[in-house]
Amino acid sequence: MFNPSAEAMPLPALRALQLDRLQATAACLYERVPAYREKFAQAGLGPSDLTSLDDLRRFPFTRKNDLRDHSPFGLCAVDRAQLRRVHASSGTSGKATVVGYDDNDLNVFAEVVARSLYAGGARPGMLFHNAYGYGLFTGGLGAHAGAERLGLGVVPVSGGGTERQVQLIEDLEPEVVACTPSYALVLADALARRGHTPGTISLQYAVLGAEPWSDTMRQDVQTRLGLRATNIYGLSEIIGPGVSCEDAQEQNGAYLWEDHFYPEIVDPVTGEHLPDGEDGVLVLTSMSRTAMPLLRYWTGDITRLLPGDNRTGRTMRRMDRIRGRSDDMLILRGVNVYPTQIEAVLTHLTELSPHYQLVLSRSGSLDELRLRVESTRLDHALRLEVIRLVKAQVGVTIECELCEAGSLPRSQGGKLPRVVDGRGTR
Ligand code: ADP
Ligand code: K
Repeated sequence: MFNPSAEAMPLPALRALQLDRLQATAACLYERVPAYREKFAQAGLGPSDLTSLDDLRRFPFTRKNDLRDHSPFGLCAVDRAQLRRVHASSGTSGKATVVGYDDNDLNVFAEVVARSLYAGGARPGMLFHNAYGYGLFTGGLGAHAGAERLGLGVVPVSGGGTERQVQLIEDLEPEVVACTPSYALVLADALARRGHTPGTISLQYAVLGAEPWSDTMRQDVQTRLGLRATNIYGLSEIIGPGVSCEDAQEQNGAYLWEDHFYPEIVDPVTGEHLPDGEDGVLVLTSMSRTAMPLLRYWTGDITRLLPGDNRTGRTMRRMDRIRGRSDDMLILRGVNVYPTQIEAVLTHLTELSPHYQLVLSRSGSLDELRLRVESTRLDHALRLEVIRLVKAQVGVTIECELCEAGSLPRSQGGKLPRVVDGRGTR
């Protein structure tokens, strides 16, 4: 562990710390952020109503719209002059929102990323190929500062320029890489084209996140690059990547750094609290942020908190993979489908590559979904087999188009949109 006294804190101490920090956050928001004071007043609540962790459920959610309504700095709890950095969300679902960090927040950010990279296998002294985009996106600078905190040597490559990335990996022989999972596949393709096999690639650990991916895609990345890949999760509103990360040996759920971020799972429709183990929307409260703490932020991400013991000695809870965003969920003839469920089917057929795209269209009043996937065989029998497998494993009927290798869009280093919505156009 990077910070055993935090990561393995005895549970009673952790719960007491959480309550303390939640109370301080609620008091701070009430005193310093008029929009929160108003929200609390509307719910008939004040900071003193938070007397136990369960009381948090009585408080109102914060949503993406609250950030938009008070953009850029209306939700800040400190003077604008205290800000040391500004980031923005990538704008995957709508206009990007701005978030501010003060000195303390940057310190927390580096700490949780250092823990995450350590969990992902990185150790002081290793070289770190950071292919997350540098800039307004939290990934690049966030991973950079956390890696320095851990004691890694950072190669700040940023996204894109794949040939140059491959050259750098060959020349510098980094042990650790961080990027989006879709970009890890692009790197794997490019390394293979240059004649590399898993054994000739220096990388030992990949810490991948910022977009949904499946366990089957993990297998693929691992075998092709010859490394262990872990899932890191986060969002700009709460801090950036490093809200949670898996352990490279265990690979079973991402440890949520619960001394800084308080997790809840709620029903996507009613907002009611759900017990650990059940799927719902992840709601997070940042408990130690000072520039822009958020209470009960509705992430829109669907996952569950994993019940049961872990094998690493950490006391903090783990979260499962993100099944998708509630706004990514497709409803086809009444069946809920996440892109990652279809992605998971692709790996059952060796002819198919993991490069795919989903195109939504409308026929009459019904939504139809077409899977476009690259394949080494372009025949009718394989197409029917894909349709049959998706029906059997996901429960929906789709159309399928097999495409030539290399014909579908690739990640340029950032997030790759998997679903193309063609319903508005003809
Ligand atoms: P945007 O919401 O505009 O994409 P961010 O860059 O802050 O802005 O992205 C945060 C979102 O990215 C999360 O809410 C989640 O939907 C997605 N995400 C981040 N990490 C992961 C991950 N490991 N698995 C699945 N989704 C992830
Ligand atoms: K390797």
